Amino acid sequence: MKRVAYGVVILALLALMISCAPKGGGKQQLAQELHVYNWSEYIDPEIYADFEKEFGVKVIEDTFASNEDLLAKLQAGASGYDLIVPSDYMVAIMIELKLLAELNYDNIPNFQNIWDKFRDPPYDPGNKYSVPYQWGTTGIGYNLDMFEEPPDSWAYLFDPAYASAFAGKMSMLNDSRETIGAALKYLGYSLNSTDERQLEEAKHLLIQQKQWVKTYDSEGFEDLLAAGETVIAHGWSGDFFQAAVEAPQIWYVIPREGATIWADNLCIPKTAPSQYTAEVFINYLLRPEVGAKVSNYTWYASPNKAAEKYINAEILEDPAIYPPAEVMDKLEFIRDVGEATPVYDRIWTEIKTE
Ligand code: SPD
Repeated sequence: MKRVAYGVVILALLALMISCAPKGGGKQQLAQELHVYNWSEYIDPEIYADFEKEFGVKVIEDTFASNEDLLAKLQAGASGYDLIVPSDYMVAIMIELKLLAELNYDNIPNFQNIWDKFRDPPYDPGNKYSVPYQWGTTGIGYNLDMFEEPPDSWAYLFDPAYASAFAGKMSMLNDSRETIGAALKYLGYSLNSTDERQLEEAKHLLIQQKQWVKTYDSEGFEDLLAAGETVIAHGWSGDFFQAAVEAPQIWYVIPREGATIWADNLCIPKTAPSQYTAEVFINYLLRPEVGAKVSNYTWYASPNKAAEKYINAEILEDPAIYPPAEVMDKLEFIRDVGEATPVYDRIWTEIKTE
């Protein structure tokens, strides 16, 4: 009788242990490797090493240069990635295409560190599939030695009176939405325009500009500027500031006509081999000190409120990284343009092959 009672107690204890374990299992279920597909220069490599030290998981990173490249890779059947970093509008497209896994927030309690204003975004209501990682703007990087005044207008890249002076010394992003978007903004239109006439106008502007463009590049534009190969470049804020650490002649300005604001996100592809390990890593990235370490390396703004007290003051106080309200009002998120996407693709091909 006594034996039966012991058995019942042991079974009850086991049941209790199972019900208290984190959903998805404990540390023993972590994979040995985590495969991350990220933008280049977008995380301090020490973070991967620290995560491996603490959790015993080796992080292996591949990089992509545009949202469209990332989408094409997933659509071509790449199934080995556990974590990807699409921007806002691409999250919406990937949700629509059913490419993303729903996140299990039992494994991501540090989501509570995210600012309210970055939660529940229109591209992913309820953050079912995405956790915001970093945000920034797209504008103009330049060599301070070559300009008396900051080139604070898209005219410096598109108006022949200015742009022709930088022939062979200018670069544009190799990114259809960003680059067509910059031309649309210069023309006074929304960077999400679906009006075919406005898009044609933007196309002609970009074709005219091509004679002065040294290269369309999204991964080394800041290095070209630092090396003196270019004097002005279309690109992402943080990449210029990262380069400026070694090359202080580089600076960055948000054009006064307005520009792109964007938020990149941590997402798990539906085909991820190790969803639980990816969630543990996302939770790690959301720790205050780790969130700050990301921004202190990338020079991009953080959606992590708890991280703020560890972010370097020169980042937090720079209005080109955390723009004031009057600048924010002129910034626009890229949105999924739905049926107009093939029009953007066609125009981009025409520009590149002209
Ligand atoms: N080097 C990392 C750059 C990340 C830029 N992502 C933003 C894309 C917005 N369209």
